[in-house]
Amino acid sequence: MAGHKGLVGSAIVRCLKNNGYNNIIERTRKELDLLEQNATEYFFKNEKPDLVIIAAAKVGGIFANSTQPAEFLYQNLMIQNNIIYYSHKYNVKKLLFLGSACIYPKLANQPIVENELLSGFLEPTNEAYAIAKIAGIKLCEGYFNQYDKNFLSLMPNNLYGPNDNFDLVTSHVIPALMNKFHTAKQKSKKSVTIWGTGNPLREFLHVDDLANAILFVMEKINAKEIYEKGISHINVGSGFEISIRDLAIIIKEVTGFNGELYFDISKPDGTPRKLLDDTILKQKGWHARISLHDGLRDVYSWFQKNN
Ligand code: GFB
Repeated sequence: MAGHKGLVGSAIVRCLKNNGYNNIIERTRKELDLLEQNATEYFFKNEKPDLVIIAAAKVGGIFANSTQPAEFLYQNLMIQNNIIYYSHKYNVKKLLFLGSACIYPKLANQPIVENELLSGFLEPTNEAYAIAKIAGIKLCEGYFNQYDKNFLSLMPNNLYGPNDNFDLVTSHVIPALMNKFHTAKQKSKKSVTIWGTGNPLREFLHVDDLANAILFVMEKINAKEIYEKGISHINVGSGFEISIRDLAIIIKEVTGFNGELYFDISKPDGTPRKLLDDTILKQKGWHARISLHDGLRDVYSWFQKNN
């Protein structure tokens, strides 16, 4: 379990422990710097894990991605290359690599099927992160084709949940707006600024749903049946998209803020839509369960207790 303290990693640990998996090896970034090749090899040589889930990554919202392309490309390539290579060298039985829906072209056909990958230009604001994640997908596929390794990739959409990053500059839209509305209510402010036009559509997935999808794939799906379909990964979506404007209105209600919404169109909208086609997992019997309304209320009560 690489990245067990973060938004995704902490949800996976919760889910695994709730399902009887207690032999989870966890390391903080201080204990194991996955950017360091020697430290990563030392870990694999001594721990010899059976299963690896890569939830460690350099992540962030549209502003962080568009202002730190070198960091997003370098750090994500280093982390995933180290983990995937040493998982191969030390014969890890199964590896799940987590990417993101931003791997798809900006104007991909919607809903986006897995074969849309590399069919067009990427969204500029997150091209670096997308290229790193595409490289990770291809590395897993390469180890399957060349060495028959059970390494496969999952592509979730925009995630939210407890233990998220709520920083107003580097975070994703849900934690950012939750923090903005909460603070505006506390300080009796008259308005909250939303980046962009509010028109883009996004599909959100609660991290507990993602963690259940990861457990489902871990227990029921192997690399061979995915690559045999001629695809290199599996989409994980909630099947429900919403405009940023409508999302802001829901978060305004959840936080109890009564002021105005101001849209700052000097900020980027990013990709107009990225609704995933989740047929593959649905056909196998998995679907998301947490509604956006329930999920947002769940995160806001966590936020109030922890910030
Ligand atoms: O969540 P977000 O930062 O990432 O932005 P992306 C989603 C939409 O919300 C964009 C708008 O249109 C933003 O302009 N937005 C409105 C805001 N107000 C805010 C705000 O206060 N903060 C933020 N952050 N957004 C990311 C990729 O794209 O999607 C990542 O950059 C990753 O690499 C992630 O793939 C899943 O959905 O645009």
